[in-house]
Amino acid sequence: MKIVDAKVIVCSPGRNFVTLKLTTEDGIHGLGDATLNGRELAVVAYLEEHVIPMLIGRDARRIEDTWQLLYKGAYWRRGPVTMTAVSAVDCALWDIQGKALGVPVYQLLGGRSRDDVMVYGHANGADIDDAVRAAQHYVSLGYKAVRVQSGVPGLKGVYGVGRGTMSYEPAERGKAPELEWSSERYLAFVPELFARVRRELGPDVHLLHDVHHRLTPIEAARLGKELEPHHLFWMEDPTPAELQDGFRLIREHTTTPIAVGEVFNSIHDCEALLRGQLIDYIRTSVVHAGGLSHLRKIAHVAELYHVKTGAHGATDMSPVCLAASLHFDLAIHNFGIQEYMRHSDDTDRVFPHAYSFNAGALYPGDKPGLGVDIDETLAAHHPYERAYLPVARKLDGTVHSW
Ligand code: GCO
Ligand code: MG
Repeated sequence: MKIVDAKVIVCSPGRNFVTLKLTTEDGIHGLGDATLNGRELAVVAYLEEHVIPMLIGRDARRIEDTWQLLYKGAYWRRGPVTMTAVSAVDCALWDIQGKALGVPVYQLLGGRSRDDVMVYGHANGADIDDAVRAAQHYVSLGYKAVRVQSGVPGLKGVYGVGRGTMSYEPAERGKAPELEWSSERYLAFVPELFARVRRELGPDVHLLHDVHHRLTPIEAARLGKELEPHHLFWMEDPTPAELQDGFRLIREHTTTPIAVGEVFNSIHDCEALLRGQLIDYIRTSVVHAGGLSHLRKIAHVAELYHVKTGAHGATDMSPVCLAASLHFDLAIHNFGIQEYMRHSDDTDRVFPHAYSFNAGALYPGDKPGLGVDIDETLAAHHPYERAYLPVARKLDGTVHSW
């Protein structure tokens, strides 16, 4: 089953997406998401200039061998651009394999371990009242888990504050927006936010919060400790994870569960976190951490240390990535939760898909392969537009993590 065609499709139905489409000699095609938010075209060039020429003529059934060839064969290992490209190829090959055998990908991954995939939605408010209302809205839609973010008094715009709709989209066309940051103001505010949200939503709803890499380990330890009475499902990205050892400090001070990993590219980024039992949820994604083949390895290592998965699922993961995540989530034993930020209607039209939402959970559908396609004619109506994620500055002007 030789690969005879490979192309990269770049489109922007509301936001930018990069998609790899591989076609075999039997006419089967497979898709892989290759979107790296704000740095999209670097992956396009990597695929077109360096990867695609190696794929033509290869046997599409040799998924692991192709992964190793692209990873070890490049000599220059890891990194977001390389790993996003490898992920796209890997994902497309699993899609092809499923279609060739006439089964949904979750069957190839070991079959269903559960009935469906619990997801969390994003409640974003300008202030506490707004955030509470947004969270209540998600609960009324059947969500069992809600991530809550709010504007912080005294700061002009912070990460996670929506723009009045259910689909929150931080990347901006043209120029990177600048936001303000103060750890002092944030730390003084968030415990109050969750005291209110827990009181209004009751004990059963899972509550999540994303710190978005903005605190030092000891600041995050203080936050985790102060949030303990409100029983969070997780506190995400409490501190930048380049320093894996920093998580030990957080762990020593709080029992609030910790999630991390959306910017990780391989098992080497989380190996010490897993082995040291410093985290509770690993958030690596299909698109940025080496595809289904590598994500499986991360999940299996995590399982040894009682760490569950909580895959990244923001809108910059395309429906192709979301579909792949759902097959993975349904199959692996140590699934925790799946992030779900609904895509815009334009995006859903460009990527028709078999997954569906019901009662706080998603189901990938039973179509052969991943169950997602791309309408190339429609995609061509939404050309790429350069866009940047925001940057944050402290009140004295110093650049800070957004
Ligand atoms: C999350 C995230 C994202 C990221 C985004 C960057 O959903 O948990 O932190 O919203 O900010 O994916 O491209
Ligand atoms: Mg996050």
